[in-house]
Amino acid sequence: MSQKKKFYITTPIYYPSAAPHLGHGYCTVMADILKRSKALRGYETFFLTGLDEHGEKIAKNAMAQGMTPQAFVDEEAKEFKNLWSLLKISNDDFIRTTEKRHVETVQSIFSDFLKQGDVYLSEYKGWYCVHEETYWAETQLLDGHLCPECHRPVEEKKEGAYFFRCQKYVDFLLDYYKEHPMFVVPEGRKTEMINNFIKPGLSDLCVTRTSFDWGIPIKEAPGHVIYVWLDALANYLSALGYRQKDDSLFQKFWNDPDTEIVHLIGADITRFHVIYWPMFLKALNLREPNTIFVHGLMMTKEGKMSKSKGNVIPPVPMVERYGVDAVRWYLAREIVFGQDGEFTPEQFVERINADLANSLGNLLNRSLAMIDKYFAGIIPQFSGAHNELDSQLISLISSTIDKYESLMDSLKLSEAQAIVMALVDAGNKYLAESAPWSLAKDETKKEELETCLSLVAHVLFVAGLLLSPVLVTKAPELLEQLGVSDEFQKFENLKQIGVLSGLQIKKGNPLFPRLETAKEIDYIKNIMLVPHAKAAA
Ligand code: ME8
Repeated sequence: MSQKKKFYITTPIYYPSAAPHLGHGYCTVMADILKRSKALRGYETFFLTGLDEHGEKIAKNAMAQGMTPQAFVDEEAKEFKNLWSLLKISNDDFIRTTEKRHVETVQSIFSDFLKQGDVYLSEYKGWYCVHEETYWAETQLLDGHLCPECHRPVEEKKEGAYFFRCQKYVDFLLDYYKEHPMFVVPEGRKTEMINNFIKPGLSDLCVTRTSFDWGIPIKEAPGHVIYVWLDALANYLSALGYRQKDDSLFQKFWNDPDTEIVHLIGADITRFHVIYWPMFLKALNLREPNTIFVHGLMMTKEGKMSKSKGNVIPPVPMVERYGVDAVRWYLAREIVFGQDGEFTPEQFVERINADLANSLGNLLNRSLAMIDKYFAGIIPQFSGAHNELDSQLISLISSTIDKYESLMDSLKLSEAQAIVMALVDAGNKYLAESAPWSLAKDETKKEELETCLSLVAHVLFVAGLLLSPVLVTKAPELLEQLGVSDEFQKFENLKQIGVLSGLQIKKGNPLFPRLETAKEIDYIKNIMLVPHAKAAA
């Protein structure tokens, strides 16, 4: 039996310090699309997301609400899980860093680092605000001496802390970058890290704290808790059972050099993933992921969408009004994967209308109506190309499938959707130019008519299947209307033009009703107003 190819994809584990917004949704939806696309093409997949539940900030937010940190994160975890279910996220696990399995893995990793001499005890020095109980970096201070949060004077303070010996791994890291050009994508992010952090001289990383206790305690040093980033990054291993009794997932999805491992992250956390994480893995004598993909940030015209800025797009009302497919389509198609993207209500409505209601919806409705009318709802025979238009469309179908695969595999996610939509557009153009309504009037053109409608049915089949990782509810409906049963929905069938002949279509309601532009723009502008942001902050 041939072994299936394996794919492990992760999102960052988010801080449950407040309700999730569309920025968190963005990363998780992209990971979901990549997973589903690999699964469609026969890979065995594992998709992980979760929550980063420790740290001072969480403890403070909990206190402000009169809750214990654990009760607070338990509540927030429900919000994240609800959003993932609404967005039809198909994650295989949801790791929370307060879980026993994670805590034990992290403690065991720390113990080994200590034994190996990768961490050592020293002193952490910084600018401390007694009122906020927080250390600030010099660059964060207001006027060079005030706490950026409460504006009180800060004082220089020291505490005993353990440090990870970064210098030991710098040469390894630079060599690794050189030998693995796909390790950090887009490449510019790696250059930034080298120029801004590595070249100026990388300091050792503080990995424990004694100034707060909401973290994983260290067995060897009571009073110390592990600083959030070592704790957080280890989630990618602990969720797979690393250093646990049953580590079969770890063996399969991490320890096998043939497994393709991709971490999706936002630009804000590049340094931790691109510099420290590879060092931790090297210190553990484990393989590196294949790719750390740094996606862009979702912005609004006020700048980066963030809880603190209050310019968040609340995902729930968007999904409730437009459906999960429209929201997922917008995110996947409109925002170029790897670049920042600005959300505007105008572009949202335009994108949905142009692609889904007009291009895809029209091709489906017109094709099914004609198959119904001329062939009593049975997809006709394909008897090969009869003219140049047929030949062009046939070769476009085949090249679209190949390009889709290579674009998705090189994480060019938005381009992959664009080329499928270009095939749909070509299908509409082909219908207009082939004029099946004229062919139907001429008995001698029966074969041409059959080929024409069988080809557009095939375009819909290809589009339905290739878009199914994004359009998770509407693509299956499209395929159902086309009469393509579940067992038939196989990637291998896509190149076999004519394979649908004889299927009975099942015309249904239009899949994507056209949005009334002015009305919907107003609606979205309203939900973008501050009250939601306040609720989330
Ligand atoms: O940094 N646009 O958690 P976090 C796009 N716990 N993506 C956005 C976004 C926006 N406006 N805002 C947030 C943490 N994100 C750590 C991670 S991982 C071991 C630990 C996404 O809740 C983006 O992927 O601040 C970003 O990197 C992540 O949320 C940060 O989430």
